[in-house]
Amino acid sequence: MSTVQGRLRIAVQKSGRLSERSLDLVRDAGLRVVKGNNDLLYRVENYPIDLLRVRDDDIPTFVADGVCDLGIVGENVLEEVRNGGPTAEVLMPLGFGRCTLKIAIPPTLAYDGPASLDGLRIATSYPKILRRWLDERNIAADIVTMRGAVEVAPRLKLASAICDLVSTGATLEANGLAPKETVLDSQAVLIKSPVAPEAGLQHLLDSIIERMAGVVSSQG
Ligand code: PRT
Ligand code: ZN
Repeated sequence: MSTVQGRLRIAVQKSGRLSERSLDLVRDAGLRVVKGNNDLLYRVENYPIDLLRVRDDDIPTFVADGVCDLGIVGENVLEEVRNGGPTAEVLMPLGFGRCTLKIAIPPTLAYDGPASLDGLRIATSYPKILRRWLDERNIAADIVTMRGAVEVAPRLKLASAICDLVSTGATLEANGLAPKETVLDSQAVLIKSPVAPEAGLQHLLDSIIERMAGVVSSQG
């Protein structure tokens, strides 16, 4: 059962780069969001819908498991947490949260294409995505997983190269790193649970999705 007491649930990032735009989308789709008495849950006052506010990393699993009916998350996170189990369905790209997962290196490292990474250590917060990219190219590199501050790894000699999200490129530049390869282009997407909602809520779910699609397409 994907709902509690006959309400739909939408998973959104609680606080971070996607939070504001996610709330905007929900509001623009006609949902009047009010803060509940706890931080985890916002209520929608004009429909039986709650927003579950969580870390972005938890969103794909909550939606895949049917804990939430819909979710808004970056493709980078969706790809990284993908496992063998049931997965959320991507309904549409949302046009915000754009970034690129890139491999970057210090200028001292000789680089002549992906094969130059062979035998190196690469620091990243996206070990699964990076491993797949390396495997597809038959590159045997070691991956050092870091939760954050990946850009300092070369300076600390933790790794020779990094694989990190880039938007403006300012972080790479500030750390003297040059982007070399694009591993993944990403933006926020709307995802839907493979678990159907209660029969009485299917129509509402469909209409919310339709309205969100209308908002996104009107933004061109
Ligand atoms: O707490 P929680 O786990 O929910 O948040 P988080 O810290 O994991 O994620 P958050 O809020 O930083 O980012 C949420 C999502 O925004 C990411 O998963 C991406 O889909 C998207 N996004 C878009 C970005 C960026 N742009 C981005 N620039 N996420 C991170 N960055 C970081 C990057 O890691 C690097 O440190 O920004 C830095 C680079 O930015 P530039 O502008 O200097 O290139
Ligand atoms: Zn996160």
